[in-house]
Amino acid sequence: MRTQVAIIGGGPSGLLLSQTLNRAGIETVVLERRSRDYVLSRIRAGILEWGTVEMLRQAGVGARMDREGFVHDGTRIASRHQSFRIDFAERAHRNVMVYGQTEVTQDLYAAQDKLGTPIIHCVDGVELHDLDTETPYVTFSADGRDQRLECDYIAGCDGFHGVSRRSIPEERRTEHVRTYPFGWLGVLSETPPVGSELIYANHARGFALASMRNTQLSRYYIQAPADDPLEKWGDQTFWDELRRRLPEDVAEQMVTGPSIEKSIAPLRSFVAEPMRWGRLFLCGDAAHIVPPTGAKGLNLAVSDVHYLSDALITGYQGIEDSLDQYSTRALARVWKAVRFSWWMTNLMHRFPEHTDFDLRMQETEIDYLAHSQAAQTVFAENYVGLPY
Ligand code: FAS
Ligand code: PHB
Repeated sequence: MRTQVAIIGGGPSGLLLSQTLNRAGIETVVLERRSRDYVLSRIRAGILEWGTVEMLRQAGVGARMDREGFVHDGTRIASRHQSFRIDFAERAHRNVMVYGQTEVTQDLYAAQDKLGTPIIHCVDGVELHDLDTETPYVTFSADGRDQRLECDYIAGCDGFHGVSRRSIPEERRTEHVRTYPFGWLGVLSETPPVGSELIYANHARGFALASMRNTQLSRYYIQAPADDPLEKWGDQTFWDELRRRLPEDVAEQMVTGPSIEKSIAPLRSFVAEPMRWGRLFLCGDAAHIVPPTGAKGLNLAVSDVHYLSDALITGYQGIEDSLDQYSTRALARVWKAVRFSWWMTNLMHRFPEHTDFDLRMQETEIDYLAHSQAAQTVFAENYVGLPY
């Protein structure tokens, strides 16, 4: 089997890269470890930066998002002393779209099926070979057969636990890590959202976030020990704790109901450099992870796709140095999103090592954000997404 670009991973970055390249006349094959149902069962991101919205529209997969998504012009920040709104439209002249990652992935699969792109699910034993030559190839097993895929380039879109990053020689890789001493307990419930926009709450008991997917589907998170057993968090225990952490006026009107999904995700900041090794290019979570506080994970995967698809398309047109520029260009934006996500996580969460001074610094930073147009402009331009 042969293709131009072999894509490892059928999540948002792999599928969007494949869709973008196919529309530019470049052939791809996507190799995905899991079944399609399994990939589509994942509940993850919910906020699309304006750059992501544009990329999806340009890739021809924006129609349902534009019909069913919700444009948000701002968000609410709450703390012990105050609650205030940051207006994205006024401060950054942009907005964000509320449209779940699951929906984005579904739209991408549908579009790829329409193009007839080969997407091979339930592959096993993926290995990448001869990356530092002009004839790289991938071996894997699928349908009970060992297979080989010859290609010009390999895109490692296989997430944090994938094989691609590990295929770069250890001595050529630098990994930067910050592990946070807590996780996020997330709940999805078929209940009307508690507000028309998101609410990020800094509370003495821990962080809380009220989000949504549509007018009848709410998404909530609370800071919790990353190793907590889910059994500890029955629905009523979760709702009671969430109520304690949200502002009173919000908690009073919150509609609760049975959780239809509940999970605890660890929080970490992680960046692997470089994002290229020979003919292998890392993209999305394969190269970096951010705490979800700043709603950046999925959106960073999309900006990587923007840079990588641009580099591959111009590379095939004979402009070689665009491929050489990929890692530097992508990492410049990745680090800015890592910074914002780290800053917002420190601003909104309780850390076990916090002293009284640290808590006063948090309160002061939130008070400054509440009253400074300049501070709100900085927040807004990062939250809606910095330019590509
Ligand atoms: P993905 O991990 O989505 O996709 C990688 C794909 O590669 C997977 O389908 C996997 O099965 C496949 N794969 C792995 N190894 C393979 C192999 N060896 N061979 C073939 N295929 C292989 N981001 C936000 O912005 N907001 C959030 O609220 C948020 N919540 C999250 C909650 C959780 C529990 C997790 C894990 C992540 C969350 N994220 C969030 C981040 C998330 O949305 C990612 O940024 C996004 O999925 C990145 O997309 P990909 O790079 O495609 O990686
Ligand atoms: C979500 O709706 O899943 C969501 C929204 C904002 C975040 C993180 C997650 O910062």
